[in-house]
Amino acid sequence: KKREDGPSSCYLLKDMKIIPQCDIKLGHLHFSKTHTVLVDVDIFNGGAGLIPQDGRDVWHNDFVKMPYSQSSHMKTGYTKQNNTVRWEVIYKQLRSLSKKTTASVKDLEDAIIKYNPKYKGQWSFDALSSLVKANPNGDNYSPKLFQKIAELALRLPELVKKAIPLLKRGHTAAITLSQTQIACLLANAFFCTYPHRNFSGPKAEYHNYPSINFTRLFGNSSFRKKQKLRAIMHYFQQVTAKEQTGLVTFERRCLRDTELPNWKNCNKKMHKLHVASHGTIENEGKGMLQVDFASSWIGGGVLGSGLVQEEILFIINPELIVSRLFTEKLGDKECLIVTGSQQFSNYSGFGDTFQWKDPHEERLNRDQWARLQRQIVAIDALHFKHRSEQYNMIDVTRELNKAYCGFMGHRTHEPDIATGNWGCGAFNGDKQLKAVIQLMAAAQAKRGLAFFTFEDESLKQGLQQTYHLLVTERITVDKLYILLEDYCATPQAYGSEHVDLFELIRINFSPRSLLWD
Ligand code: AR6
Repeated sequence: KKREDGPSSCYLLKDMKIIPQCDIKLGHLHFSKTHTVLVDVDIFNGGAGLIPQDGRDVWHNDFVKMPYSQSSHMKTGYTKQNNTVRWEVIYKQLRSLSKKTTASVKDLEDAIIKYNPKYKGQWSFDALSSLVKANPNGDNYSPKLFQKIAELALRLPELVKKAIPLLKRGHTAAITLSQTQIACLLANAFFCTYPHRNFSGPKAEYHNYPSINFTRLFGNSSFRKKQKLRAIMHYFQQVTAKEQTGLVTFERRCLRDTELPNWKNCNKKMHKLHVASHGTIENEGKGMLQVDFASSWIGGGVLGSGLVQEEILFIINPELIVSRLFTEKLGDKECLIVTGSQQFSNYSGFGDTFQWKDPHEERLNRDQWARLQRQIVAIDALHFKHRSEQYNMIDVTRELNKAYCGFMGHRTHEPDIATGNWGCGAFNGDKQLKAVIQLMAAAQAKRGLAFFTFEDESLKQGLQQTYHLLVTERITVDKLYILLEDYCATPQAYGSEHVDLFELIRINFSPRSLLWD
């Protein structure tokens, strides 16, 4: 394989393996005990399209409680006899909204509050109002859009008939559903129809799940919210204008202790590495397994004010948001892999400077299961309040296991991985330490890394030199692990006396003759 010229042993971007080169043979689409498919697989395999799989509503702790369930009631009077099936209220409200010639944000608010009466006066819609005011007929909001989203939401009983299992902690399981089903589920999130999902706090039934109803996105107007709403409205504009034609799979992967590497005993050498200071995971890393710098609550602050890597990813690929409906908070040995989601928007900026730019033209091909060739893996790093907290082997091993869980492949032909400063922004990680951890996990998983340093030139150079040394000196993962043990045991690793890990690697692994140059 061709490597870059000069002192680095790094690879060029074009030498990284992407999904289309992997020639993955999926065979027929099939369901199993651990893989729920929400479309009819026989019809799909027969080439006759995406028809919802038959099924029945299940009001149970192991499944998503659906807004149309006959078991979902709301109080409309003082006695039990006066309880109404909640969907009847939702249906009436959304139907009448969908029939209006013009529907304002106030109409939307009134409808939503009718079936969420507890929140009258508490939920604010000012961010949505300000978007609509600023952009009455613009790119992101067309006059009939609310009506169209309401119509889409009302199709839920017809589009999603089979119960959706919750992807629970400790269980490896997957769900495949059509992009139209996702759009309909998200239209319901937009209209805040999901029962039992508005409470938070330790006693709430879904306290271990991220929020899904869009309430928080609509209030507390700010520049950030407005840009996020532009992307969301653009998504709904697209999916209500034209039916989407593919499937998306959400897989929760949970490793057993026996599947975790014994890091002290790993004799794997470094795998491929490409490092770049320019470019992003989603653009330059197209076709690779793209790392989502996640929160254990998948999607993080996407429905609130958060707007860093994960939230941006979810905002430009809104189908990812539906994972919040069924993915329990990730545990230490777990990740979520999403295959086939579509990018709808382009953006510029980051955090406070983030702006919706324009519609994204999707050019990716689809696999045998009609999924776009985009694969995203959500792995949540540890959040360190103080940077000094991270230099201990319990946390280092936790991060190694987490990265390995996300990076390991099922087959021999898997794409390489696009990543970068995982855990090193909002979560305060040490960039050098996290880069070494990811290199070790990728080596163990036998997959290449494309590492985007996000304009950090010195990290790029340091990582290239470190990698070069590790490759030329044939340093194995166990050797690095032992070095990290020493590193964490050194008092200088804490606080202001912080030792540069790349420098320590240089001192420890360079041939003696080179050290004194
Ligand atoms: N491509 C490559 N690198 C990037 C990109 C990109 N598109 N975007 C950012 N970076 P951060 P964390 C770099 O803070 O520390 C969210 O709220 C950039 O250098 O998003 O793991 C989640 O929901 C940035 O500083 O990740 C979690 O709650 C660095 O990656 C939490 O943040 C880290 O990005 C995760 O925080």
